[in-house]
Amino acid sequence: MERKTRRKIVLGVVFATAVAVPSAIAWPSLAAQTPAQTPTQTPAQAAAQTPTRAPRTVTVSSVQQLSAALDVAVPGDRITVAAGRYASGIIKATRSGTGDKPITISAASVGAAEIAGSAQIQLAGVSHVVVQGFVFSSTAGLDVPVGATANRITRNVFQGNKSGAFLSVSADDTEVDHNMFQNKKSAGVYLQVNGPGAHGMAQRVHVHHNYFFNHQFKGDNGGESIRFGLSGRQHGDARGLIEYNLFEKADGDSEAISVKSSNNVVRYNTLLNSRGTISLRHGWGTTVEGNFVIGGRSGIRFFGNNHTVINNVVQDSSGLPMEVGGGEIRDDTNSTTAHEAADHCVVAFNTLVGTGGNVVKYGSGKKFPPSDVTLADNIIVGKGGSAVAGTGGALKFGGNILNGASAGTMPASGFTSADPRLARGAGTVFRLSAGSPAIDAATGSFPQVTLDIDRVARTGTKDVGADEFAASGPQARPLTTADVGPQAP
Ligand SMILES: [Ca+2]
Ligand SMILES: [Ca+2]
Repeated sequence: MERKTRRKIVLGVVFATAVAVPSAIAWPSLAAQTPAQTPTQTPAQAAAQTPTRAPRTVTVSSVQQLSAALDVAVPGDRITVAAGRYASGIIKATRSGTGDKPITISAASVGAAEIAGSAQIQLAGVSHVVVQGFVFSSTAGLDVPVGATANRITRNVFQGNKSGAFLSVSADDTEVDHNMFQNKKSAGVYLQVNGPGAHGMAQRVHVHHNYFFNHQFKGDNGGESIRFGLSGRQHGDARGLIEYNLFEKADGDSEAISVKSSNNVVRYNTLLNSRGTISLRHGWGTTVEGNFVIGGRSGIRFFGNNHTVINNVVQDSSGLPMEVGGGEIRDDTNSTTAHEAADHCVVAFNTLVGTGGNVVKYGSGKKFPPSDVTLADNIIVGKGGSAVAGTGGALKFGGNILNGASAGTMPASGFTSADPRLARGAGTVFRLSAGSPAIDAATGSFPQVTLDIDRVARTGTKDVGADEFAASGPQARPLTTADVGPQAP
């Protein structure tokens, strides 16, 4: 760094300190009411001593300066971290922003400042703090612990080969957006979401517009892009929202998105050329809607009860587009690691185009087959093989359009054989073309399906499959790198 720049930054910090002192003096009544600061004071007590002043922007160029600026931060402050590599020390956020005025810790520009080596940013107990624009390559990764609320992790790059997760979130209302996670070869996920205690889940975590790229861990298990929960947290209601993320070469595990908690929504994501699937591995009541899974090894698989899988397109995968899981147990009330049979689930209005073998498989060869699962109004296209393999209890079929494969175990009442006249549109996605027998052919009402893959209203009698033909409005396409990550709008 040039000497001139450094002097300016040091002066800036001195000036800031000089401002802080008279501000405190200007509030004698507050000082009189508040005991002298002790090392044991709570964050709330510390916040009560925050000097009252207008928000400021301050530039820092060392861990010490950054920590000092955080210690006197007020809502609306923006602390800019100069370009450089910060390889040791603990940076502790100690003060909270507000919903309108977060405290922002930002790299000078996206990717300009790297948290490396053993350095770490700690967010214990704070809320409305934004961490923006860094490269994280340190052995610590980044952790948003229980008790921190409504913080935002945005436009960062997570990389390197640390063991374990790059980013761990256990805090309610955390927003994780526009980050890039890339090039991991070691075991450990890109993003882990946990929660309080042994069984809880962080509430309303929102994961969107991130780019999960090139996870190349070669082990059997433990290289997911997102693991949303854990076996022991499977009955924790998380109400998470995972949307508009792009996964490419998510090859570190057979699951790219592994949901292990309950009541989440996974929608509008794109998985390209990934070994990993969208997997509901544990938990109940999750909705998987409007995702593109293109290429790679397989599509969507689910275990557990009460899931809704609608409006998805799975195509060009070498393996199985849809797996309805059987389990070693029927209903897992003890939160074990066992697979749980899928019960009371709906798989409707998906477009599933296989490249060989089976298209939909029930049961996974496990002791307890799935039960009360509805497979309806899907387009199921195979290339040889069976449309449906395996069995279960009280399975329901209706309104599917089948082409290119034998029915397999699907009863004749569950489908019509016809060429759905699919044609590749933007992003190679299979869509209906004029004259398709899928148009206005759905037989089920499915009130949960009001939109199509393009997120526009379905019209008249619904069309079979994910695409409502010629519906008004722009067509959705698979996400590209221009739509996600730190540089996206
Ligand atoms: Ca079950
Ligand atoms: Ca229609």
